[in-house]
Amino acid sequence: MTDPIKSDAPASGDAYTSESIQVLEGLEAIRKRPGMYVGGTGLNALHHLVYECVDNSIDEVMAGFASQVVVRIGVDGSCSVVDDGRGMPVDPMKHENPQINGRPAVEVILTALHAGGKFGDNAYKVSGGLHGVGIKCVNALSEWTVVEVTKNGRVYRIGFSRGEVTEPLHEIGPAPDPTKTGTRISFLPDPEIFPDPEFRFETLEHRLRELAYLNPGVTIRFIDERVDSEGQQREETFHDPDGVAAYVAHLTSVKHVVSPCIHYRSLDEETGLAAEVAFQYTDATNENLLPFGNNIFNPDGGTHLQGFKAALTRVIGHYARKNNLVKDLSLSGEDLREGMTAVIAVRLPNPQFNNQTKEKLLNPEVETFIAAGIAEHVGRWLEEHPVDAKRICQKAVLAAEAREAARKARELIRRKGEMDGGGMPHKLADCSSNDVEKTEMFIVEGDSAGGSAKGGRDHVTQAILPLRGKLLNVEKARLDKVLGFEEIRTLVQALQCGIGEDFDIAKLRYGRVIIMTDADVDGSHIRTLLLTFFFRQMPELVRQGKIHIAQPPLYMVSRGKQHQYVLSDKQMADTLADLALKHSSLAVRDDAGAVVHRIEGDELRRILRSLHRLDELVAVSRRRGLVFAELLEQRRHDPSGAGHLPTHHLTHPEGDRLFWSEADARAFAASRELTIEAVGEPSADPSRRAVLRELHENRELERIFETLAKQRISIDDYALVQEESVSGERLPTRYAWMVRDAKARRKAARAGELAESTEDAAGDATEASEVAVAEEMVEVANVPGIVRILGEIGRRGIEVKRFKGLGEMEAEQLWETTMDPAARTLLKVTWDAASEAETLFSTLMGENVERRRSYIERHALEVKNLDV
Ligand code: 0RA
Repeated sequence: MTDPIKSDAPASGDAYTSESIQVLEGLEAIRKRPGMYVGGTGLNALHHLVYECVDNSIDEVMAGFASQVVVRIGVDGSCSVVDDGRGMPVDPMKHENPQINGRPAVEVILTALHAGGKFGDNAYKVSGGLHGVGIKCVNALSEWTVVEVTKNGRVYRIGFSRGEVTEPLHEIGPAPDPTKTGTRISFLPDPEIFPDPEFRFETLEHRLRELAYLNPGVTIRFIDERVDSEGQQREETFHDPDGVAAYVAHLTSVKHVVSPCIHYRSLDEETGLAAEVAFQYTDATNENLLPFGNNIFNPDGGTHLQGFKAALTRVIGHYARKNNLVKDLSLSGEDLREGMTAVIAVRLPNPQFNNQTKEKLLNPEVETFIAAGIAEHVGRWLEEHPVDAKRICQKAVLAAEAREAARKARELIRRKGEMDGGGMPHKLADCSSNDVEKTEMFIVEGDSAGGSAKGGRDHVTQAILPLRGKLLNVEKARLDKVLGFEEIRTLVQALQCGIGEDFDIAKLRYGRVIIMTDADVDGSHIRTLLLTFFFRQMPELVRQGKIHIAQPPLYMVSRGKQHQYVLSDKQMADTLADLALKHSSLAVRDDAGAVVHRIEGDELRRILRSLHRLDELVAVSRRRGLVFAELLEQRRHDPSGAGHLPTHHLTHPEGDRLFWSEADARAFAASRELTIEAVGEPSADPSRRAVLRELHENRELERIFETLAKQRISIDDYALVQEESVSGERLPTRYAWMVRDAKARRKAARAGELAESTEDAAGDATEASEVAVAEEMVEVANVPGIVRILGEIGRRGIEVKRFKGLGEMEAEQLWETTMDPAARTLLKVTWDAASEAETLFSTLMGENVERRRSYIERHALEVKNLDV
């Protein structure tokens, strides 16, 4: 490890040579070409922003200055990463470049693209997760970024928007604990850059867990403050001193293990190489090897993986021969790794990767280092554990025998293909083009959907393979068994690329393989079976991005002769909201009925989103026994959020109520002429109190109220018109939903009526040009009312059809929506979280029924998206 003091003083200036500082480009470059810097604007890139911040904190941990990292997803979709390191440097920079000189170091780190020299003082640092530009990318691609540094007994803060300083560095006060230091980086990904800026819990969870295993000294807390449909927030803490051995245990926990975990750590002081390797055998038939170089997963392996495999084959093979555990057949490396789960993590100075995405590690010194470690540690382990060693060798022998059986089964397919002539299965409707780059094969569920697909396709480039019903679950099966199934043989034959040892991606007949199943439970099951098959038996197709998932629409929305297809329920809600927003505004009126404020456009969209979410939260709490009025009452009684929960519970003919004091309960009882004996003593129903406490601790509700407050909408006003209002009085609402209806406008124009002019519209040029604006006003009393009315406005004049399956669509419709390359959306199946996919498939397809059931229950809603 390098001396932390040396680079600890960026202000000294001698760390920077003129070469290390290139032109100071604005962060505009990153915004213009996010693809070059973060690899796009998709979910991958979005999550990379978080990893970038976490990597910085982990570097601080690795350097020995920090141990805790907290990652938090805010209800507003922001992310914050906090560590207890030294705190980013805040002193003014002394620098020959006048654009840098005098600026606080933290500002330079977050804004100067190619300047700043090396702040990191960790020899293993991989020059930032994002191609060396690191945290600046986060800043450039965020609507806002705030850095808070605690050091010298003070808290400093600097703010940015889209890479520009908006709040120069300043001290915000003394540190609550003057002995503490640390850094907090918070940011909100810019929706102008990321079309879908929503973090996925599972994606982040996977990487953070992985990082904690790879860095056993760190504790990572992950908090997601957004609530799911059950009103729950999620939180996880990752810390395991057993490092990668614990990682292997985690990965094999969903399988049957057939050996202990073999684990070693080694360090070469001279070269600075360090390795931690763990592996264990399970009764699965595949291998799951995860190589990492400096915390980065290398899906294409590299020298560490090569060293591991070669040495393992040698050392176990040698042991087997020496102890007469193999007879006449030879054990291949693959046989020896059947069912193996392994994590191979190396740290090295100056890592070399084959490309920007770091998919493969190239440093040659790593291969010999790992091989030597395996030879020494595994060699000794085998000698010390003869019973386990024997079992491992016997398992390899079985694998070799199965390999031989599979070879014969493949041979059979090949001969059958030759007999068929051309070698293509009868069921396949092939395309006429032979240009692999341009062709695609759709795997379609069932013969009726197959019919529509054949009718709608482009005959030149699109082939259709209808599969009948369920596919074999290949999770547990060896290749010889897999090939015993007709549907799978047909599939293998159609792809032309062979399977197992014969697999050759160069022979693949099509440029893309597209799974097209119904958007229902059966469809998703078949899709999962197919994906399991590809992951297990043709992983290279997945790795090379050949496998895709078609997205047939769920709905068709028609307005007159115009049709629009909608892919999901969420998109449906958005579509309806869009339609509604086009025609409406929210008007706030005073007691006399005059419009005093009008909310439209994006602002209205924000309000609506808040109201919608509020409505959902209300629905969730209602399911758990709480009425909206109680929620509002809670706010009224506990405005500062001190946690005063209700003390009394009253059951009366109109329903149950909670009260925050006995006096309130008595007053209510009196107003209803109820006898006081009905007041429940001593406290409220504990389950309702629990819901209240949860909602209270969930700051989302608070944020919703804040958003509404910005537009002078207070929820109390909605409460006053609640049917269940405590006072029983109904006060007039001061809000009205105003609908600008196109039809009403036309009618008004014909009738020569004058528009009902409003204060706002009068000053607005575009409004003024629309002379004959007739507004239909719909009074709305409460939140559900607004959400409902909006749905109605959105639905006006439109017809919604829900598709139950592909077979229900006409050939032309299927083409237009799902198959036409110009119009469709395809999801590419990626190898991103290979190890997670591994666990997932084992869970979903494996033998442990209990685990599978609990997984599906927990993830009932997410399961349909797990493969993308
Ligand atoms: C360089 C020097 C110093 C701290 C850091 C980097 C640092 C950076 C990050 C980014 C996230 N968390 C971090 N923690 C520390 C030390 C500067 C000093 O002691 O003045």
